[in-house]
Amino acid sequence: MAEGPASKRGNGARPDGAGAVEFCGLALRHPVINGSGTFDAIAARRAFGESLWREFPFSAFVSKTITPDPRAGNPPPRLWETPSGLINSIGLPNKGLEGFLANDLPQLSELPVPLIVSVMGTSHEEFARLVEGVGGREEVAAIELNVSCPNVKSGLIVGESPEEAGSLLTRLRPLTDKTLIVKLTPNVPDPAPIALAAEQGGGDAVSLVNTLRAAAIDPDTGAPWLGAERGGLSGPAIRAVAIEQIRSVAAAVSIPIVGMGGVSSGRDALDLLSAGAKLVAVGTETFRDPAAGTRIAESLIA
Ligand code: RRO
Repeated sequence: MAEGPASKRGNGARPDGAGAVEFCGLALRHPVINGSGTFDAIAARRAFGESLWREFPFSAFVSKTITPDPRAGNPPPRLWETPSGLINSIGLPNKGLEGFLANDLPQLSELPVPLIVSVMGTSHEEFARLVEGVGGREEVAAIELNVSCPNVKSGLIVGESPEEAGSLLTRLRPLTDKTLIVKLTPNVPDPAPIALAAEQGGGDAVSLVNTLRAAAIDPDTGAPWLGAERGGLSGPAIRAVAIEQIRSVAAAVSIPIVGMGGVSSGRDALDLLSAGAKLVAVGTETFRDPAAGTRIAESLIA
């Protein structure tokens, strides 16, 4: 597997169509997409100009998770580097559903690849509002349900409970014909029962893993470093966890899997595909190399 720098004008597509993949009815030019919240396409277009569109590094784009109402996010500091990893506690800053539809969607609809909108609510009603709001828009190819959040009524993290995940999907499925991708948390002993409940509730795909719960200590004070005290660990440090959890989920469900967790090379991506993923998402690595998606796709197809 050749792993050189991404070709100068490439977007990972091969003229002969090699590497193209079908995912829940979407024709994608290769199997590499971004992890939600790790690549700001609107800011990147401002920085890189129209060449970003020609050389877009992902075969589909997943937006940063939105909530029904605007959120400011967590107090700083929001990041901490670990050996081979990164802890974030960004805290979902976003413009809310209406702000997203009015400001971001018109720009994201110009993307050269299908748009997947990531949403998170704290109740069935909030999720329903989000799914109806974005599900009614033809610019949106699919919806990712980020379930790493508590249901305010039960107090349980939706993605940590098969019952919560199943009942949420049962509530949301009738609201839209769009593909529903359930983003699973790794903060459980085994995500397979949750993935199965999501499938049985009508989910079309699952994506995993979100970040692993983590914390860091300020060396000067001994107190928690992050403003929100805890965050989520990503990067190569969690790749082995992702591989194990993808294998477990792949043995339990028949819907396709988007695998992610510390992918920074074609070799890493191949490991997640071998574990059972149909697509691979790249996140933390794009902070270091914004063209990582193209590099990894080209190396996979070589
Ligand atoms: O915004 C965040 O802090 C965040 C989210 Br919504 C998520 O799903 N995963 C993560 O690591 N950070």
